[in-house]
Amino acid sequence: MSVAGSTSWTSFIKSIASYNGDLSSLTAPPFILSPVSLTEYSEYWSEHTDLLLAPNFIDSKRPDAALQRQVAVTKWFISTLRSQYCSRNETMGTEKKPLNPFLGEVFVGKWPDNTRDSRLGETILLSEQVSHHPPVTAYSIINDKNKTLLQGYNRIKASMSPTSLSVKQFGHALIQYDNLNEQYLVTLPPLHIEGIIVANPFVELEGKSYIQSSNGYITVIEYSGRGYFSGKKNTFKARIYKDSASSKVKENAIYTISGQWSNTSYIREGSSTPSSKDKLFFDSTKTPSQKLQVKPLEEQHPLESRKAWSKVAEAVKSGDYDLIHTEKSKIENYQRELRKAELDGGHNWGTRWFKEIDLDNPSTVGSEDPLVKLADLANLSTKNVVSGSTRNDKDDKPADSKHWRFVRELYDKETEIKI
Ligand code: CLR
Repeated sequence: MSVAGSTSWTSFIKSIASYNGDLSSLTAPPFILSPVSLTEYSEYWSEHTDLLLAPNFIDSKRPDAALQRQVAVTKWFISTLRSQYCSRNETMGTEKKPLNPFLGEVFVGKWPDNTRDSRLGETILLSEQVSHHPPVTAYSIINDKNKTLLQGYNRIKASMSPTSLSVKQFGHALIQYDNLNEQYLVTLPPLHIEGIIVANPFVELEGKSYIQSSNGYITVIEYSGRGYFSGKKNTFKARIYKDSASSKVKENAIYTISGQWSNTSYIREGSSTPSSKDKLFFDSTKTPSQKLQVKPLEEQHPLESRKAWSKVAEAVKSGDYDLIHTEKSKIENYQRELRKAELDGGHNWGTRWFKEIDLDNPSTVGSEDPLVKLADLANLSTKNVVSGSTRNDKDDKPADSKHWRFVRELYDKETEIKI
């Protein structure tokens, strides 16, 4: 790296030391900027659409059908991790700083009807920036043919330790399999960014996350990196239990899955750790992700992410720092004007397909929200706290109980934004 390059890297490290969760406050050198906005990251939830839909195709007459669906949902979840947390390294060489979405920015597309498996049908993605302070992205992944809906939202809180950036996620994902009358709650793991000092950042997951089914079954996933239980990067161990009470004792596990989520993992019955001699669970190196199909720029609405950011993205790709700054400022100034006009006119920006519900105020919730039942089963907090916080644990701080939810009718009425 050149002397100039290393100087800007040093000032970047200083700027992350005072990081307050607002991406725009980080003045990163151009080589660490990504031309992609965070609204696009919602796509990572469904780059293995067949696995997301798989529970629909498990023979429901099997005596262990519900358990096998829990295994299938666990496999789908593990399959999302490589896209979620390694794809920037794989396509751009390192983890990058994404573009900070503006309020009302949307990213949409589809996974078309699959010719290899006609049962799947079309799946669509709606992703929307529903809040700017703090930044919150909400998404909905819809497959009408199989009456399957995956929705969720995400917000991060970051803090700098001496050598890495630690990130806690707020929000959760909910899956509804309406044909099965079954729901799942998926929590989001904490993570940290390593390799910052040497200008080679990458994500490592840590702690735990959960998948709670309305049937009672729960998967508890533990993450570790290089130097922990296997010494390999991107390691996890997942245990499937009959219910949350039985998950207190690891010997109660019905299945144990172990391996690297960016590579291979294995499964065996019971609570002991499987090895490569056991049954293969998932091989992410042999299961390429399916990219979302997005309309060409000419057909996109001005609020669509790639259209709105196209000039910034070009400047990022050409590494032209002044141009990045000029083009970004145009977007930011326009957004400031909009906010001011809204304030003057006494109204707020209206979200497009999502609304905020408040579990402390049932009139905002409508029919019962699935989070209440599923969090109850898992003994997880229903508050707006770090994802996966159990009730009354250190992260279950006094907080509101507001969450973002998809409203299907709002999308059915949509006329401006085409998939
Ligand atoms: C967003 C929601 C996705 C999962 C996900 C993956 C990577 C995370 C990202 C989330 C949030 C922003 C993030 C990113 C990795 C790096 C980036 C934490 C949680 C930070 C802000 C970039 C800092 C700059 C580094 C390159 C040093 O479902």
